[in-house]
Amino acid sequence: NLQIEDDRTGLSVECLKRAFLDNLFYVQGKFPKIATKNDYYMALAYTVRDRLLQRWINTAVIYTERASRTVSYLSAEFLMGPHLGNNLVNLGIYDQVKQAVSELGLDLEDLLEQEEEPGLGNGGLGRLAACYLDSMATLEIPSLGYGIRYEFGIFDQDIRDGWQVEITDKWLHCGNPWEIARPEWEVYVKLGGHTEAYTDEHGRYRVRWIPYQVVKGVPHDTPILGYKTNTANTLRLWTAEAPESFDFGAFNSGDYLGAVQAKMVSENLSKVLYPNDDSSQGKRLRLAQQIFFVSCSLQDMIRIVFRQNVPLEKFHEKFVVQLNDTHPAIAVAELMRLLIDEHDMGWDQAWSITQKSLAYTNHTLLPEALERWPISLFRSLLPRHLEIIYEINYHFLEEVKAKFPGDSDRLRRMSLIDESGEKYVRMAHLACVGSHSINGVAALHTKLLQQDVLRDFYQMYPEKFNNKTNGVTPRRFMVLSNPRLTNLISSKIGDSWIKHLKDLKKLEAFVDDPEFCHQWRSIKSAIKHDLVAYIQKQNGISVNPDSIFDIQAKRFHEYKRQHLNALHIITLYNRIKANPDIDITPRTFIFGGKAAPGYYMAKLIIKLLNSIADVVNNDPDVRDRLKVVFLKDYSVKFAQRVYPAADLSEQISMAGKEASGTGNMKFALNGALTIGTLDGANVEIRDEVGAENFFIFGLTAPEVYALKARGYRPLDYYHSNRELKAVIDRIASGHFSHGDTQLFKPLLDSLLHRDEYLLFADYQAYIDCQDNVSQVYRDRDRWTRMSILNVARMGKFSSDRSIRDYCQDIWNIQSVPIELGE
Ligand code: 26Y
Repeated sequence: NLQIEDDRTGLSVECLKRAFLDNLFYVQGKFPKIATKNDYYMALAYTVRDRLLQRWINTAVIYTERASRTVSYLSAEFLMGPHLGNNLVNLGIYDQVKQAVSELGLDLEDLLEQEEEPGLGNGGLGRLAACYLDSMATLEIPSLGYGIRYEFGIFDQDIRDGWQVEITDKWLHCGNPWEIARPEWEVYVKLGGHTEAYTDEHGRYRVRWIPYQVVKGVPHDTPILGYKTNTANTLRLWTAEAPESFDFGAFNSGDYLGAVQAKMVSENLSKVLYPNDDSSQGKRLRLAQQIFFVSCSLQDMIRIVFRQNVPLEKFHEKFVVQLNDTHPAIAVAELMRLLIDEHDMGWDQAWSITQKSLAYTNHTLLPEALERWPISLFRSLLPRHLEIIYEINYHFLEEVKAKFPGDSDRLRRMSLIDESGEKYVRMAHLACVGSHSINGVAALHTKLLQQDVLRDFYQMYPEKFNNKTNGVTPRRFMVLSNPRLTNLISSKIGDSWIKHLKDLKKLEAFVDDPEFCHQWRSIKSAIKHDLVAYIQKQNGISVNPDSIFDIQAKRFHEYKRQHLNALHIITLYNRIKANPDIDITPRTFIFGGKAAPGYYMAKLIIKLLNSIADVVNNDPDVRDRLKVVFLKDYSVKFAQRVYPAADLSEQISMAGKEASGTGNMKFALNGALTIGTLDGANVEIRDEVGAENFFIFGLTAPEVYALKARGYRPLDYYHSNRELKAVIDRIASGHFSHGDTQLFKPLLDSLLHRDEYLLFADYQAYIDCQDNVSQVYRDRDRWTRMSILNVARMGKFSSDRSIRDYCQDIWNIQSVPIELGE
């Protein structure tokens, strides 16, 4: 039996090989001759999982014994990306495993490619949650991520005739080796129906909720291993099922099909991730998803509180619950309901516990993304929660009146209920009132929340507001995705930077070392060659590896202004057409990103980029000096390939709209220079790396407001700027649409007559800045120096730093180191 034990925990190459073959045989039921690539991937995944389990169980034992204070990170999205590579890095066995599989005639890179990533998020917010789980485990902070185990994650994107086409993402179709279902911890969630008042045996006024429907939540746990620690925390995702007793009843009454129907309706709750991250339309199913995962998670926390013999009155000492945007904000009412209705607590004590437990992170400045639910919908799905929200609102508005007497306008603005037309519940207001902390995700964003979006709440509760600038994990976004640069850096300054990113500062000592600069440049070049091969294979486009790799990879949104980038491409194209011998620094424009399926303008911008690509890439006058590449189906897996290959990172949102951005950090960490506006975290990145190492352009947030207040007239720019006019006219002429002058008309009309995101106002500044980029790139030594200094000064943007700040300022929590038993 010693042998078996060793095969499941040992880290030597020999042991890993034995374990791998063992899992291939006993778990996949295959032998090498007939094994598929996927069988090999699964065998390796189980081999790695075995090594995680020891740490996972140890961690659970210690947290349970000590009843450790724990962070609950509630998020409707976790964009984890592939697990295998990350676990190899964090276990510190990447090289051993690479050797072990190669001795069996396999290539590790090939097996890593096999993994179907769990795309359980749209973009920034979901990926931030994943980076935070990595950092919490690395910093040995007891934590649980709670979310939904969507059967279909974010759709796969195909491009047909230049248009985005959505395909369902079947990430579970080969099974998921990283999760363990825990049916023994199932919980029940009520929906719909009505409430009844009654008097309990102590003569107290109580409310009973008679639901229309009950849904069962089953937790599926995934271990989250820290980097070179023994801590393995848990990501707990809920699937919705029909409770057996429920269909049983219907079955007995003879309504078998009705029972199956109810089962299907229940299972719908965790069926699909909503693919929009821009506008919140009051969809019943989405609200049902929110209450579903929030209620499951809070009930699970209460179960843990009881199991660890913590009195419920000390819920807030055991757990701090971070709300990732307003998607879980119903937690305010649900925790109140659980404490009062289900656990007999009085209002005041329940309210005090709720406020002390909850903390709210805001991620948006777009008014249309703020969640509001029509009262009628809310009442029909959550009748009891609506009553509780009315009562919270009553107490809250009394408080406002006391602080700002006679200010009825303020009461109307701040109410949890929007009564300006059709009535709505305002989820951000609910989150602000029910939490002890409200944070933005970059300094500028937090400032704008205080001055604008949440201004009334800032005046009411200034002490609740704080900033937590986002960060990214250097484990996935450097060590795993960029091993060449990682090795070069570690060969010079050691590898302490992987856990203490500020140590990258030591690289500054080498900026004048020609040998080091040469190595730096050849690594970037080698990575670019790899991407060239990938693009050749994927898109059939041949790309010049010496050109500037100018990359914009992110969700498609008008505020992110991918179309401003397009205007620049056409400007260069026009210059070439006007003067074919013009001396232009060669560029490859690379785009990646998905558009929400219902966001027409974003999809039209994707079509425009693909149309420009068709013309520019095939125009003999261009002579390969410009290439445009749209890489389809952008994902975490794909992002890891893209960041390391970039020379130039496009972060060109209209100032005041991008809350933070995190792609900006991933690019810069991998040695790309940024062209960007003073928006989100760009401001702080520039402060860190130095203005001389950053290409800044465009209006600032205050200038944007001022211009809009003055009355912005895009047509004036069109008429007075010759190059801009030529660009717009080129599109309008049908040059990129086979003579079709109507195709892009909606986009052009929107620019010429509204231009909500001020592309025309920023156009000239952007072009001038890009011209400067082209100049600087020609001085290769200068560019390399700037690239090194960017990396050396990115220390602040580790998600470890963000998490340390959350721990200190909001969570009041310390690390709990885990010893590995025998
Ligand atoms: C309500 C629903 C439509 C909705 C669903 C998803 C609304 C918003 C979202 C996602 C928002 C999001 O990803 N926001 C991004 O969060 C990042 C992490 O903080 C920021 O870096 C980024 O600027 C912000 O756009």
